[in-house]
Amino acid sequence: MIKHYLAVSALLLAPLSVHATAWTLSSTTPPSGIASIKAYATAQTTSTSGGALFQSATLQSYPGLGVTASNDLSNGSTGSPDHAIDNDGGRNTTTDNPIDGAVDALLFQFNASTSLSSLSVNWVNGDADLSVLAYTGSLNSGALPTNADVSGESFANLLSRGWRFIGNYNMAVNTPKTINTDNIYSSYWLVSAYTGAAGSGKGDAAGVLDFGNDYFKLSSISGAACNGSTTGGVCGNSGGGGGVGSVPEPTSLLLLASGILGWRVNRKNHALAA
Ligand SMILES: [Ca+2]
Ligand SMILES: [Ca+2]
Ligand SMILES: [Ca+2]
Ligand SMILES: [Ca+2]
Repeated sequence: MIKHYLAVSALLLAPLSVHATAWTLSSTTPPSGIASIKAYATAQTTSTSGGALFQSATLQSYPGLGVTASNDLSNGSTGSPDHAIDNDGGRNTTTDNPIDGAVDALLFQFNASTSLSSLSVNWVNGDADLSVLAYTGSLNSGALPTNADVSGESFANLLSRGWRFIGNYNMAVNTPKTINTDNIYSSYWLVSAYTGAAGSGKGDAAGVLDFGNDYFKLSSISGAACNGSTTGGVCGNSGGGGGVGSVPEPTSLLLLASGILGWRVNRKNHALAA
């Protein structure tokens, strides 16, 4: 009898485990579960008031993903460290048009709506601050609307058209960083070199974040897919699909299971005594 109720408890608990998937980014070909990875960089600009527009750039694998951009090329080198994901307009320049000029970024499209939970970099030059956005607006048949599809848009445009600031993070080489404590779900994620134009007040403290000196290669990401449907970044139950948002707390189920078990053991003891 006890074995039976332990088995029932195990069954109750089994669907609760949310399986995070880790993706190793060792090639410009996306790993299984990721539909596409595209590279962009905002234009190099002398403006310091924001509004620099994203242009297509070239995805590179070393392995660990880097970005070569036209503003890298125009400064004469795709060599280290500008071959990385960076927010420096050119090699050996020291002043790089803050707030948002020459910011390299990767746009990830996942097969399923995903809550990214961790990022790792396997190469850092000096500093490695990054910014993360997720798209939580409406999709057009699964695709980003044209005016939110990164190319030709600024950070300000994206943020006003369904993209949401997730956080700014100060990375260390080969040290996974926990991100997205708000547990936002999306099929589209933008990971860029740090810029205050992405947002502020989420992630690491402002004191460890600064612009223009960040160079890194993104080597792995992990996250969990939504089992139900995602609306506005929230994973909900699709009606029996077991959406993550609808799953009871493990502790309450444990209490319930142990309560049933306790009741059965108690009954059995009474029965034996009688
Ligand atoms: Ca670069
Ligand atoms: Ca650069
Ligand atoms: Ca930093
Ligand atoms: Ca920095």
